[in-house]
Amino acid sequence: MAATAIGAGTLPVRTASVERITNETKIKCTLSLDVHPQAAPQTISVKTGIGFLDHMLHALAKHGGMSLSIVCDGDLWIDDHHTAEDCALALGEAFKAALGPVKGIKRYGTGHAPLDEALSRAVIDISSRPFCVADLGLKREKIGDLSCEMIPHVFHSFAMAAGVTLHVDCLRGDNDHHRSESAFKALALAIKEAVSRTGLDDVPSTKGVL
Ligand SMILES: [Mn+2]
Repeated sequence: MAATAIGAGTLPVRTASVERITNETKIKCTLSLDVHPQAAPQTISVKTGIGFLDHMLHALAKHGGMSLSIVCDGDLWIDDHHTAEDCALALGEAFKAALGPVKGIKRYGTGHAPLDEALSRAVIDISSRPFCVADLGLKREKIGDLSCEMIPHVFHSFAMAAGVTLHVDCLRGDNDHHRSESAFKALALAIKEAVSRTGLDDVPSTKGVL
């Protein structure tokens, strides 16, 4: 955790940086779970090389109340698969590292987000039980340069790396851009709730450990 203090100076900003380098992608990701207008202003910079993925991750950070910097140099001459998957894995690793031990947070979060005619619901449990069900009902082959099949895969990869249980459903909507964006915004709201501090120092589990 960084030394930056929030508000009255009692709580550290939960932040982490990860570098993830393979033969397919080179990624640097810095994520902060806390923002504050003076002590830790929200900053977001997403450059994955895939415009629509940038748009989705930007929305996730913005509405999740997080600061995010992610730069990816990926093998886009092959396709979008490695870049989209690995950015989600890096984001999940950064999320887990920034959060640290699961103590003193709500743990569960639910978000509903509309975007015009589209409406999505996301439910997260910061459980250390990685699992993901994402039912987005996308019909197009691609949105911009992001394959629609990669969008649930992004949620899945994030959940595996972050160690969270995640259910994301698009409940209705006609426009695939709207359906996808509402899903990311719903996840943002769910994350914001789940990582929020309770003011206690306990582990939110009957098992006493997460
Ligand atoms: Mn949009």
